[in-house]
Amino acid sequence: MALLSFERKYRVRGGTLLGGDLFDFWVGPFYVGFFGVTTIFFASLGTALIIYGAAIGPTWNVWLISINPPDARYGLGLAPLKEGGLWQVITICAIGAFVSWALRQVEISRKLGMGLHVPFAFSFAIAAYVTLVVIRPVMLGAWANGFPYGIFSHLDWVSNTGYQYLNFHYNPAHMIAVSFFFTTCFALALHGSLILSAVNPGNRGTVKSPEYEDTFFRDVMGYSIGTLGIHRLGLFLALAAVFFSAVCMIISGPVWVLGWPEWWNWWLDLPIWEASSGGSNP
Ligand code: UQ2
Repeated sequence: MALLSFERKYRVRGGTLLGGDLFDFWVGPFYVGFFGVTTIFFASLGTALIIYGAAIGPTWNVWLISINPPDARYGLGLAPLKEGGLWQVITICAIGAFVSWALRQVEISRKLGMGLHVPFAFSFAIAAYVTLVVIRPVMLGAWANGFPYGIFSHLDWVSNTGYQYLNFHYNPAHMIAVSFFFTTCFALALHGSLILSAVNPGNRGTVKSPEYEDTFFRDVMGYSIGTLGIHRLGLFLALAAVFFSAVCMIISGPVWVLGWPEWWNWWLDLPIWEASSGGSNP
C-alpha cells in the first residue's frame, strides 16, 4: 500500500487479452484480470475436489491421502467420480488453473511493457505436467498411466514407472535432463556467489560494478559470459532440463517398451561389427 501511493505509474490500464476493462483492477496488491478470476475458479474447485476425494478415501493422514487415476479398463474414457473420475476433473482444474496463471502473467507483462519470458518459462513447467497426465496417457491409451495426486503415492508412481524400464538412468533423454539440472545448479551457484561477492564485499568494502564481475571470470578462465548472458544461459539451461525431462517420459512407453539398458544394444547392432560378432541380435 505504501509502495503503491508513489508508484501509481505501474498500475496502468490495458494490456488485457480477454475481458477488456471489465476485470482490469487490483485487489490489494493483486492484479485480478479475467485470468485471475479463472485461476481462482479452477484452483478453488480443484482443491475442494481433492478435499472431497480425501473425505471419501480411507485416510486423513496427509502423507497417505491419494487421488488415483482410473483403472486401465476405462482406457481413455470418462470414469465414475469415485473410480478415477475425480482425478480426471481435478486434472482439468489443474490445467485450467496453470494455464490461467500463465495468461495472467502475459497480461501483467503486457501491462508493464515487458517481454513474455516469465510466462514462456512457466509454460515449460505446465507442458511437463501435461506430458505426464495427458499426452503420455493418451499415447499409451489409458488415463491409468497418469500419476496419482498424493504425497507418497506419486513417489511410488515415479519409482514403479522407473523400474518398469529396469534402470531409468540408461534412458538417454534422462541422462541429458540430469546433465542440464546439474549444469543449472552449477550456473546458479557461480552467478549467485559472484553477485553476492560484488554486492556484499565485507566490512567497509565498497560495492563492485559488473566490470569487476567480468574481470573476475576473465582472470580465472579467460572468458566472461556477461551480465545479460548469464541470465540467458540460466534460462536456457533450466528450460532444457525441463524439456528433456518431458522427452525422457514421452519415449518411455510410447517409443521404447523394453528396459532402457537394452536400448544401448543399437551400438552392438551397428552393421560395422557384423563381420566380427553379429551384434546382440545374431
Ligand atoms: C559471468 C558473468 C556473470 C555471472 C557469471 C559469469 C559478468 C554477473 C556466473 C561466469 C559464467 C560463465 C563463464 C559461463 C559458465 C558456463 C556454464 C555452462 C555454467 O561471466 O558476467 O554475470 O554471473
